Amino acid sequence: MLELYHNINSVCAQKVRIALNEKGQEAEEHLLTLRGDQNEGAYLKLNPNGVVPTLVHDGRPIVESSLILYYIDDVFPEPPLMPKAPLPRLRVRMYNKLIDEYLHNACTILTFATAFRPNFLKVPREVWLAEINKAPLKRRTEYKRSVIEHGLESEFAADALAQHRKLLAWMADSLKSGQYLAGDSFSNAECAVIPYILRLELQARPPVGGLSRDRRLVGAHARAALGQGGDLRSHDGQGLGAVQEPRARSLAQGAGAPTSDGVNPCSKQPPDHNMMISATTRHRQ
Ligand SMILES: N[C@@H](CCC(=O)N[C@@H](CS)C(=O)NCC(=O)O)C(=O)O
Repeated sequence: MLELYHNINSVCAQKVRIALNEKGQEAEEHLLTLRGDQNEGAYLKLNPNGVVPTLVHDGRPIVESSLILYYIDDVFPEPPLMPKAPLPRLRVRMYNKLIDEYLHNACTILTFATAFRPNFLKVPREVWLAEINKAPLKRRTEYKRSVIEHGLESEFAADALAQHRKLLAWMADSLKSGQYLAGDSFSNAECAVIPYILRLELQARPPVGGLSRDRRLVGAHARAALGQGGDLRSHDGQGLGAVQEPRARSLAQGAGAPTSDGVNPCSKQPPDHNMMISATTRHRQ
């Protein structure tokens, strides 16, 4: 039996929902509001980081969305979400590593700086500070504090945008030679990437330039898994799409252009490991 602890708008949980949908699997849903319930004792026993998603399979909790994707593919092999050949497999893992190490935090930073900030600012500083301080992961709390206080002027915002540009550059490169990000079929690379593209689009209407091929993937798979509204559906019926941030829009539109630092291990060429390390080190937060 599968159970999924998640939140409709959570990008990490959306990855898992897309993968389960591809596999034709259904999980019993446990919805969290992420307004404090993620840090309550009972949930922390399942996920000590106080984040979603958590997949519970036959009573065993599995955490970390990228690892959940690999797990789902191991347990439910059909249709495969990992390519067979080593280089495309590497590419799937590189996308997931980029997301785990950089892009997800960058997404949190932009989301809090734009969509969530206005609501936090409606309550006194000590109230929202106490709330975000409950989270076990203190580095994330620091990002959140900074962007709630400073919005897109935060010291973390520029790097968050750079991480998104990097993802888009990788995608543009991968998609030069085919329809999919890794290999010749839909894979865990798409499962991982699509929610971040949906989120970027929500923050940057009209959609980010140069993404037409990526948007086909979004259309075919994400809508099926996440419903017609993509991640617009939310507990309060408003969703992130209700929030427009003009500056985020123009910044993110610029994110369509490939970057010059684009050492891209997701290209068809095998990556140069040393170059990759220096490129990622430049982005380290
Ligand atoms: N590395 C984790 C990150 C999970 C994560 O940050 N989840 C967000 C939603 S996308 C969350 O639960 N946030 C609640 C909070 O920050 O308090 C994963 O990939 O599963």
